Amino acid sequence: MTDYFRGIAPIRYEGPDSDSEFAFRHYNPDEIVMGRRMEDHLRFACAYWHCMAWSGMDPFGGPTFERPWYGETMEAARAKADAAFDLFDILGVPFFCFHDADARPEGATFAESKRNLEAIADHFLARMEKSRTRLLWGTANLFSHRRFMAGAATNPDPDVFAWSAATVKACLDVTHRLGGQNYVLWGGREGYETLLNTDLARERRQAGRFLQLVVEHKHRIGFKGTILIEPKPQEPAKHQYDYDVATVYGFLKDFGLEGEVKLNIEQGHAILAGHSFEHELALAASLGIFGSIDMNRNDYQSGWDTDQFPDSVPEMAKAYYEVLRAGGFTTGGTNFDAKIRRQSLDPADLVLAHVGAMDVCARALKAAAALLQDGALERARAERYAGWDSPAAQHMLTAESLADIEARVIRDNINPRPRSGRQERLENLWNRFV
Ligand code: XLS
Ligand code: NI
Ligand code: NI
Repeated sequence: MTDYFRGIAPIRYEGPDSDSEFAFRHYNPDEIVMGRRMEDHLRFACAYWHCMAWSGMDPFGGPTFERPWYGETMEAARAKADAAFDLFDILGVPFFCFHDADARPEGATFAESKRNLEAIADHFLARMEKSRTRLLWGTANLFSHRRFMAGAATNPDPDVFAWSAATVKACLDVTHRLGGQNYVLWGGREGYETLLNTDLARERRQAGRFLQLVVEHKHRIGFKGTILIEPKPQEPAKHQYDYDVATVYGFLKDFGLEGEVKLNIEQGHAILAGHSFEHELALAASLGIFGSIDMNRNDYQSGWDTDQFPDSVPEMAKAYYEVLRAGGFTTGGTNFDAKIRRQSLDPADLVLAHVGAMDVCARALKAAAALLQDGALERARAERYAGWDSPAAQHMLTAESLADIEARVIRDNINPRPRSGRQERLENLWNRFV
């Protein structure tokens, strides 16, 4: 163990009556929920960038955190990895996620950056031998460095496309070597600031070809994990191409990738896109592209992607209800793409942020499972559509023309009678469980 988290013992489940701050009250990894261990339902992951690499900067001020592993050297990168695994061990999280740039110092050349990444991957592997934490997903940071300011795959400069493609290859190779269960692409700079200098159609084709290349490479190296796109409507780009679930689905269809790529859906991004999180989850599930989630909330007043740890059981319960309805995670999981506030200086703050969030998600999962098992909501939903079970209704969807339908409406004197949607009654039902 490094010194940073010294004195903080591994967090254990103590139940709702515990008076310890350093205990789980609801997250009980071995508890069975709907036939599956809670840990296997939730599949929690720590985000390396927010936990270990973020310095507390904001647009008005520099770093507030003083962490012994800051610095662009390999020695610092190894110290960072050691502290990260200490945190993972304290939390008992089954997974972590990382970008290349969080984990390794940037080299003077592409080749040097790649060597640095591979050396850090060796270090991760050594730590993973002694830890239970595995890799949920790896990803490439194609947005922080100034070379990406006009996009990665969608850049007007083909050299940036090449650099980005080479970077993703290196990261996917490393993710594969580390046994990663998914590989994520989030296109923060894949968008534009103004149409005055942007050829939108061309950029979209570049992005499509780029993703095809990634999928081809996945199969070439035998990576069995899932390729995931993470939609977001804007920030940092003014308008991002991967706007939301529906937009990405259309994009995947266009490039023949809808059977190959799934989605990593982030709570805060859904809200930014003007949707609810559960809408995005339900839509992805219905389209067969639900993969994984980033569980972090925005500040609802500022409206930006403030990446805060989840603190609301009712909100998260709506999300896990959709996850459970979709059959639960397969390769995906719950990544806390969340950072502590810049005044949260203590090592304990980082640990307890996760403890609280894990408990919130566990409570939400249990509430969602109880409601799903109770069945009343699903019965009400089924009943609402029951008219469609009749042979005549089914026939209309498969065999009738508009003229046939018109004839039937006249012949049978069809005259629909409106029925209550019962929203408030269902809200009351919902609130009995959360
Ligand atoms: C930023 C994204 C980012 C991705 C990984 O808004 O959420 O953190 O999850 O690149
Ligand atoms: Ni994210
Ligand atoms: Ni985000």
